[in-house]
Amino acid sequence: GGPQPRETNMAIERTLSIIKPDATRRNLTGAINDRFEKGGLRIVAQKRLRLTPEMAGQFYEVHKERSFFGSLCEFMTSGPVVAQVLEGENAVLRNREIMGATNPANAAEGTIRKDFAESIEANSVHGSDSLENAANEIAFFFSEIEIVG
Ligand code: IDP
Repeated sequence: GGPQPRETNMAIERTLSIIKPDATRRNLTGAINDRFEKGGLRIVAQKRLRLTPEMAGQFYEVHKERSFFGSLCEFMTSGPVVAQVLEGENAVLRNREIMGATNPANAAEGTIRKDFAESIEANSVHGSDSLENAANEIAFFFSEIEIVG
């Protein structure tokens, strides 16, 4: 009986984040990383790269039937992105909270998308939406030795 040690209830997760081209273009990488770190997440891997059309299409394959798919892939290849692995307690959900709603018009005060996003498409950040997708998306960009917790 008695209270469990605190560690028992902590789920340390990793999630995949992408700082999108609208944000790198406006030199917001540091400002966005500050939100993650102040929000309790640790950046345990990070690389700046330019997505090829093939990579963008593969990454957003789940949306390929959506009307915005072509435009989204064009946007995601329009400039550099910063792919990163964020680690922390409930990192998948925590990152979604820090990011805010997909459409900045619906994003809560103090979120990245409320403060930085230009539009529903150019919304500054991507974050995995489940632990299972996080594992796949992390593997899309990083090998194990590139992730240093
Ligand atoms: P999420 O990034 O908040 O998880 P998703 O619905 O998975 O949102 O959409 C993926 C990305 O596709 C969004 O972040 C945004 O860049 C883009 N997107 C979503 N809905 C629209 C839309 O209605 N028009 C244009 N782009 C969209």
